[in-house]
Amino acid sequence: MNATALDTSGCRFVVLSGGVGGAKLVQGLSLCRSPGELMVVGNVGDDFEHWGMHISPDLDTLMYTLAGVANPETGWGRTGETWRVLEGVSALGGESWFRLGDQDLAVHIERTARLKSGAPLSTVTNDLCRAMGVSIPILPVTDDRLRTIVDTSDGPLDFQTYFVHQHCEPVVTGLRFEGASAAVLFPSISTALADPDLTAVILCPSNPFLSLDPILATADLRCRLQDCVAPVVAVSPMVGSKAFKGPTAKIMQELGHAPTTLSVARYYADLLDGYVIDTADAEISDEIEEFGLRVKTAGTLMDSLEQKQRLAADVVAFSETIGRERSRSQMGDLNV
Ligand code: FO1
Repeated sequence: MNATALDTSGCRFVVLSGGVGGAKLVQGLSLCRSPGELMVVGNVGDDFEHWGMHISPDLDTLMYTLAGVANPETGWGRTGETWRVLEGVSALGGESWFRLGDQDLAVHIERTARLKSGAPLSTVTNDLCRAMGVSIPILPVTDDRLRTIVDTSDGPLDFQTYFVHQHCEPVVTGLRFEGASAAVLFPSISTALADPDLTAVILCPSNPFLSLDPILATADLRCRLQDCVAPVVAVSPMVGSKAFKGPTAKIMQELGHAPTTLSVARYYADLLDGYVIDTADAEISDEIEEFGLRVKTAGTLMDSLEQKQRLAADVVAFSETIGRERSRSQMGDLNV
């Protein structure tokens, strides 16, 4: 995508998102900030080739959620879906473990055709979003190949085979993000992170290991976040030790982390300025502050639109407070 195709110059919030939980907070942010203020950076480590097509699940979950057509039960795929093609493929003995609906297929067919014609994933994603009426910029963290490989006791698995085909049952011994170090960070992201007018970077309540780490592993993104003048704020993906969605707790234990909000805060402490936890976890605020983080308690369950919008507003207000305090202390230094 050339810069003119998508003007991200007014970006005030860079939002890192993967999976269903991330898309919920992005939806909340879309209800309390203008599209031009947001830049959503989507995980592409879940991408894979299936039925001869390039599938980008986390980009599609963001697009469908913001277009208001996401399946509300699953969070992925489209609402009101039909499954005639899947039934047909299955009847022919083809693979049907990864459920592709008829309307969802249109996106995979168009994306695959555009990629084959040489268009970068960012341009294709931008065009698909425009066609679906989504005006908030959704950017793949990179246009290069990035794949999450799940090392398990049964050997390495690509992400979707582990997550969907094997139902997250194999014991995880490690995660690798193939292509991450060679990949080029999408340029608009680097530009936004270096912008002195950036208000904040927000890490959505996505699975830290499966959905955010592939993004953070890309190129020099981690360093750019650590050098970023704007505060970096994350939202806990779980309350206490109960992950909202997916296998977060199981994977954390298998990777040697206690499956708790405190453990996720410790895991991200070197990157963050602030951490938003659920009000039910208020009693661990002090422990998290000992990692050098500011802590905000809020309602982090996001079932209704109102809950999504309220959490998003709380996260934005929290990040603006940290930003103001930081600039005041810097002014203080100058006035010495
Ligand atoms: N997740 C499943 O658990 N089962 C599926 O059959 C499935 C199909 C699917 C089709 C399109 C798509 O965009 C996402 C889909 N997902 C499915 C979710 C996918 O595995 C995502 O990667 C997860 O949501 C984690 O990000």
